[in-house]
Amino acid sequence: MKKTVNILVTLLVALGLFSCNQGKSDGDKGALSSNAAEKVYVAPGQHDEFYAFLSGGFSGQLSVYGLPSGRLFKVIDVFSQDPQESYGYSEETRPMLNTSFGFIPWDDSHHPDISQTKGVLDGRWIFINANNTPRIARIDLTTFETAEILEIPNSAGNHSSPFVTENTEYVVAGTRFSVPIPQRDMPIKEYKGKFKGALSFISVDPENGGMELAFQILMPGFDYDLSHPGRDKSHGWFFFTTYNTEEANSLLEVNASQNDKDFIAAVNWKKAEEYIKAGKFKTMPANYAHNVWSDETHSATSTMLKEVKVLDASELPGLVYFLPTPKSPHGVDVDPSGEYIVGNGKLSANLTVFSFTKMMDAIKNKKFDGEAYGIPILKFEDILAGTVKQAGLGPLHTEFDGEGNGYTSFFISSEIVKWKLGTWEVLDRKPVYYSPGHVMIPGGNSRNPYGKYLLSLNKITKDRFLPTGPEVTQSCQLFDISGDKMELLLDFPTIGEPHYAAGIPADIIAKNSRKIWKLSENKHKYAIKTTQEARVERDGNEVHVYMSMIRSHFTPDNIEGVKIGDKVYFHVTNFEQDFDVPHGFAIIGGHNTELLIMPGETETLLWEPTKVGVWPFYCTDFCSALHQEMSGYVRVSPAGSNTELTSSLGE
Ligand code: RUQ
Ligand code: CUA
Repeated sequence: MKKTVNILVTLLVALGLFSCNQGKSDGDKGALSSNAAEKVYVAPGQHDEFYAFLSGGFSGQLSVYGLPSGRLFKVIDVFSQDPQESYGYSEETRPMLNTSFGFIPWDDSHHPDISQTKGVLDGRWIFINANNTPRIARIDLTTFETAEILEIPNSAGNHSSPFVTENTEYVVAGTRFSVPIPQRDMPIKEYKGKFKGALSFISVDPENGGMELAFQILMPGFDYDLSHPGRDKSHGWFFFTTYNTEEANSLLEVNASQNDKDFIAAVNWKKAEEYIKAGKFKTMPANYAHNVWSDETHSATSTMLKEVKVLDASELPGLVYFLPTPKSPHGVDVDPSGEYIVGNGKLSANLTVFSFTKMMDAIKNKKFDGEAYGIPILKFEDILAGTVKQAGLGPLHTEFDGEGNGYTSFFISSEIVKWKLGTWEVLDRKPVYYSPGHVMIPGGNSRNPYGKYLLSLNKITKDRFLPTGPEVTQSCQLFDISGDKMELLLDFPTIGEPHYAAGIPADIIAKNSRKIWKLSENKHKYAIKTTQEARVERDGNEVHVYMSMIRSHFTPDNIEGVKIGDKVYFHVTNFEQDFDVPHGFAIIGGHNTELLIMPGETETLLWEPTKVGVWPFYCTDFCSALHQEMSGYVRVSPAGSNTELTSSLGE
């Protein structure tokens, strides 16, 4: 069979019917010449081996794929409104998007990271950052829903976030843009020396995942780009890349590329904890939102918090050290042993690898090469472990396979390069299509990577898929990395721009996945448990409809006595107690969305009728053979009319 296919391809090429696109090497033969197709084929009814969570970038969400198939399972709503799930539209979910700037229905989400215990993925939660209006979200991996969002004060452009420490003690948020702290009206030209950067450490409750802004470290006014935690021997440290150590405030593409080396900031967070304990912090007034979802009330609450503990890095010895790193480093990655810290200088051809042991020696012997704003700078030569030479152009991010190899994305030369830890030799390189940002190996930033697959998250797609006008899909490429050489298996399109991803063996998560909500445990303020409780109530111009739904009717399904000027709240409870039987609710002229309500859950839709008449509502989810019958009417009378408020079913 394979032979026939090969002959066919040769024939087609000869006839000029099979066009080869620019620069393709192994990739184009892929599925035809090897067994790549078999390797990604997941037969109908079978499950994938890994979950992959891909950030949505400018979509603000997080999408869930299966690997190796590349099939999309779900888009988890995080920072953006979503009409499909009524997230950010329903009365219950709107508080999740509250901030100190008010209700913000969008953000730019970059880096998902899965919770860890003892340096190994535990699959309890996944965290993701909002880059624009600084926030961190925690998603519960039993429900695949956003459970909590914490705003980060004193921050602007929360990019180096929210990577987790080995026991999920902390997730971090480093400001990409330095700003006046506290914010004030001042000339932009006075940036240098006056703007500051905050690195935030958010503690995570080991029982319930609850996030709290434990402390912030006040840093010089550089740009803080990415970060990763130390692990194993370097546990207790966190590494942040910086650029614009020039502290330029305009034309950064030139002015922030003057210094030959910027820094990786090595932060000793155990030391920070000591300083906090010893009371060496300042309490700063702040104003930031903490939004928490409750699985009991099926509702979110938003609380504004008013202060934050701040440690000043230039005043507290031993808290932060600078590692000089060539050429505007972007990613910083730590190998599974915790010994090697890889700096990816985005304007460089080489990869700089530091040794944690050497770093600790240099600190112990106080071998410094000056300081910046009171923060000691270590000597480059003293802490260098090695250099991966001429590996490619524009290295951005590195992950590890747990077999002693690193895999780095090269943005400019559009390739993934495999190299050996310790000898620093390049072992393999494969082109990708095109311009990769992050790479992801499931667990590739933990003590225990699952080095079977690698995803290349590409920034540019061009000709890889059928064209869809000026805007084409973003894309991902899956490699098999289980052999000596990487093998391209699959291209698949993605939602939004996937900056980074997190992968995990499916069996860690799948078994804990929730199926329904127990109706008996529903503590929503407007929930009803029996159809006898279904009713309508008026409170001034507010009308509250206590409604239930079960295959295939609403109770009540006829409502009269609503008037123009009323605010009608439909509180709808799904009485089903079976897996995968949601119902929907939508009403004509609604200004927000439908509701999609899971078994045992209550959700609320606000409807403000603008026209007199009799208006239908219906179920939006095809739930049974009588789904089309699942509907009802609301009679709307003129303002001031005296039609009595009533509701009924079957009358
Ligand atoms: S980024 S392509 Cu993580 Cu937003 Cu590096
Ligand atoms: Cu319920 Cu369709």
